[in-house]
Amino acid sequence: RIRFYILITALLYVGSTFSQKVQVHFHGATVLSWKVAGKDVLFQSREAIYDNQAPIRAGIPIAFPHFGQWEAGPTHGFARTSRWTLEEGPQKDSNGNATAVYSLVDNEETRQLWNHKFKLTYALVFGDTAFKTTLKVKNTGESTFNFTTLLHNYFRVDDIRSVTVSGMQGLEYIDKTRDFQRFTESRELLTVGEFVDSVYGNTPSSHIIKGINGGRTLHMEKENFPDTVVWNPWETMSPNFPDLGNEEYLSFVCVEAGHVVTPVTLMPGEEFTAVQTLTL
Ligand code: TA6
Repeated sequence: RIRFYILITALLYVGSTFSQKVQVHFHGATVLSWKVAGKDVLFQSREAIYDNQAPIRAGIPIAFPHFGQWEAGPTHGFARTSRWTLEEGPQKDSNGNATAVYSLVDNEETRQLWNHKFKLTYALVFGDTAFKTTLKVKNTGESTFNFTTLLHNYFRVDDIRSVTVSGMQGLEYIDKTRDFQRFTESRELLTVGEFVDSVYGNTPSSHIIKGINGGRTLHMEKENFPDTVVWNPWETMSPNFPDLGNEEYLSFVCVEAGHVVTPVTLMPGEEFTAVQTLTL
């Protein structure tokens, strides 16, 4: 199968002092890379697969219409393994930001798995050191449907063992490493020193992630993504992922903004909008 790999690379000089490089793959509208001051904020596995079939183990895969194991179809749904359309851009807006809009509408394949009509719109805005993503889900059919959705962010870190994530203290979470049991988080700052797979419900609108590539701190702001998932396979689970290189678990943390604990219900014609803003 011919490896068909179209890369939209917008090399942008935004302002006088910052240049950043963005790469988005049409497969899943997967943002592969977001470089600020020459260093990537996102993680791309050395062993990621680019065959336009498998999900790409990099950047920001989009989970829709189902986060997690799905009896009707692929884990995390079909959005990240569908070919999206570039509707607008890449171009610069009036503020000098780089923008692009991708979309995905239902097709025979998706309706085989999930018999609903929808349009996903994914708008990207890249500023000097900020990256805003707006995900819209519109019910374009005649039947009400439920879905869960999530931005499965892979952040590149200097060393997972020195990463901290704020904002979870006092929250209940589902620990998928302990038979999906529910616990209450006691720590003010999360650290990762083992296999972690935690689904925190009703998280605050912002998290601070320290230890990002180049000794940097990332601020995550969320609107209408009420939940946050934190995942790292650690050494123990990494062998389960052939598209992860040796010891690469040390170089990323997944802090994922989602609406996953309770599904979203959309009546015909209704639209869901959620926003994630990442700022260094
Ligand atoms: O978001 C965490 C998670 O649901 C983990 O359970 C793990 O499965 C991870 O996603 C990666 O899933 P993937 O299907 O991309 O290999």
